[in-house]
Amino acid sequence: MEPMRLPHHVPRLPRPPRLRLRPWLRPRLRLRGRGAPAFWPRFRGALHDPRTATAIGRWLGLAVLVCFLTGLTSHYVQRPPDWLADVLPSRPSWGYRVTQGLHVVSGIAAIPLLFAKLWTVYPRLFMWPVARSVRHALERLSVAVLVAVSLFQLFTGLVNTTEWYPWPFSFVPVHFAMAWVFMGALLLHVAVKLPEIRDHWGPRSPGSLALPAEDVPNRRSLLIGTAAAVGAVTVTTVGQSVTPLKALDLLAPRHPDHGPQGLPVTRAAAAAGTVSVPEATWRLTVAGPRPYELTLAELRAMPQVEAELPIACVEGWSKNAHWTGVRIRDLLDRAGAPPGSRVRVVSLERRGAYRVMEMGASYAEDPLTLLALRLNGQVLSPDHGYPARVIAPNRPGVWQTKWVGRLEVL
Ligand SMILES: Nc1nc2c(c(=O)[nH]1)N[C@H]1C(S)=C(S)[C@@H](COP(=O)(O)O)O[C@H]1N2
Ligand SMILES: [Mo]
Repeated sequence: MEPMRLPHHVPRLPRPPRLRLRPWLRPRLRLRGRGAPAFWPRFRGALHDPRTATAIGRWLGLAVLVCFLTGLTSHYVQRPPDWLADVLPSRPSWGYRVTQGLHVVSGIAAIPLLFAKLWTVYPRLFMWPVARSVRHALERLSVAVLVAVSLFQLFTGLVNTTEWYPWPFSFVPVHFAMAWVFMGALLLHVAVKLPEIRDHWGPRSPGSLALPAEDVPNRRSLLIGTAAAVGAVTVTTVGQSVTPLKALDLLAPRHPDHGPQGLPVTRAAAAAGTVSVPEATWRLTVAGPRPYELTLAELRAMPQVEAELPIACVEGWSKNAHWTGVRIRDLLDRAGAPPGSRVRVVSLERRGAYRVMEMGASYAEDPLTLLALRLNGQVLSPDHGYPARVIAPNRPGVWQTKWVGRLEVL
């Protein structure tokens, strides 16, 4: 603008202070510094700004935090260290159902959120110069790790819910280890970006002033679209564990009603080689200070207890069922187990990661922990563990051992 010519007699007004914006508050990010080659991409589109990244990052952060904490819970409930094994609570009976349901729900919700976030920030991949300093290079490297691990965790987790394992490593230890790498990279990322996050967090934070007005409705549309995508994937999968919504369960690998005796099956009797267990020769062997054996008829003659307990599969489906059977506690007492004993349960299945299970004292002593013989009013079907299977409150599905042949007091 042309400087205004002021008449001599008018005193010069003091200049208003210039608003100095921090670099990330400038409305359009300059990612392409001087000296970039002509072929280097340039971005003029809106919504690749820190404010949009912060808005989506908030939701993504919440989803991955829930996913991380429920994942840790699941891991330590499945493989507790020795000091934890006897004190893990066996109540509430639906506890694991809720935490594992949340793990899968938050993981699935994080997928559209992660893609929206990556779309918002991808122009930064083409920043020029590629690195301004060693510090900047390390910062970019940490983002590369974060993006790679996020994609890895969400992909392996999603594929695991379908029981498809297209990789040469074992899922559980790798998914668990990568969760820590992810958390480390995420904390570093949040620490580095903290000033930007602060400037763009609230509706009246400084970042909102720097926003070109025409971007506001665009951003709103992007956020609504992302929310709709999250809602759609959630509503079409959550019915696998939230049974009132089961009618909407269109994309989940399991439907709560599909399976023998009204309950899904993860590992079928055919896969375990236990399709026909002969009643005449089957025995329950109980090893302990006073070992003994029981026939199925003897087991059926013992006091029967009924319980309403869920199977909560780690793969994400869960459902309540009505179980009838003998208290594990009664079976252990009869073997002369001292109070506070753990129990090892061995399945008739010849091979399989879940053939042998150990249960801490809190579960073994819970009056709802049963060696179940009946499910929903019928003798257990082969797929549900005929002739006898474990059902315990607040336990992951993988440890609800089917086709039980032997109990050992530890
Ligand atoms: N012996 C044995 N028991 C097992 C399994 C197994 O592979 N082997 N799978 C478990 C898993 S992963 C789940 S989710 C539950 C499912 O029980 P259901 O098939 O009766 O619904 O059984 C568990 N019991
Ligand atoms: Mo499972």
